[in-house]
Amino acid sequence: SSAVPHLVDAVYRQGRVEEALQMTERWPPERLTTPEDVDAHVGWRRVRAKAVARRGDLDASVGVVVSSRADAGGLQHAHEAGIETVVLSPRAFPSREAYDRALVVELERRRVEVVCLAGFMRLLTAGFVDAWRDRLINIHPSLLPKFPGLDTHKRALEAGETHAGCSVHFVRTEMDSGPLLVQAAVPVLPGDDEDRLAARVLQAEHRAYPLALSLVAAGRVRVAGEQALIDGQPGPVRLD
Ligand code: NHR
Repeated sequence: SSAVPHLVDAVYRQGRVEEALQMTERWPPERLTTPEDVDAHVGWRRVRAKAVARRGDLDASVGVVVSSRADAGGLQHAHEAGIETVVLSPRAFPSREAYDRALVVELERRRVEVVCLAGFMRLLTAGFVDAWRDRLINIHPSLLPKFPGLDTHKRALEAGETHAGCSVHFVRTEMDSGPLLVQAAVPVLPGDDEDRLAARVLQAEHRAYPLALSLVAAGRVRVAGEQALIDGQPGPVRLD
């Protein structure tokens, strides 16, 4: 299977971008079992990232994945994809400000332009949030401004909502606030419990986050009066 990325790369190099993307969609195998598989996976990811970027879906690459916990699953995924990882343990720093300063150093050292929070569970200081104003995005599993904070699905169910969903937004100091970029709604169905609803919302998250990042990376988003303007139109973009 490790020949596959080379084959895809050859096709890509001939300028057959769509064909290369279709090939990568049929690969890799579901489970990576050998070191060769992992290498191949990394190669495949690189080709795919290049092809997608060239087609114009997302003009960005991942510079670094940072976690506050060494056991975060995302670190393993990043490593397998050939992406640099950094673990910053809160215990190693005397204050939140010091922690966030170290975070800024790690990001700037790699010329990072946009920061995407995904399950990052530490509140960021005003210093950090202001330094990354309109370049720091987060996804929250509710249709904000409804149900900010924890237990969003539980509260949506208790409120008898007919729809749930997720919101991608620029981060402000106050939790789960900030200009909305993209919202994706899903129905609440009979018999839903927290887990079933969360699984459905997660599907929506996988559509909303890449779209929001691609809009920001393409320079299509401005903020005016704390509202996001996407191609000049008031946000958020709605996916349903
Ligand atoms: N930082 C700021 N300033 N503003 C936001 O809106 C932020 C933020 C940092 C992270 C993500 C958000 C989430 O994904 C996020 C939004 C953690 C907390 C929190 O209270 C709140 C929101 C989010 C993440 N963290 C506690 C803290 O003291 C610790 C909670 C815990 O460890 O379980 O940092 O949900």
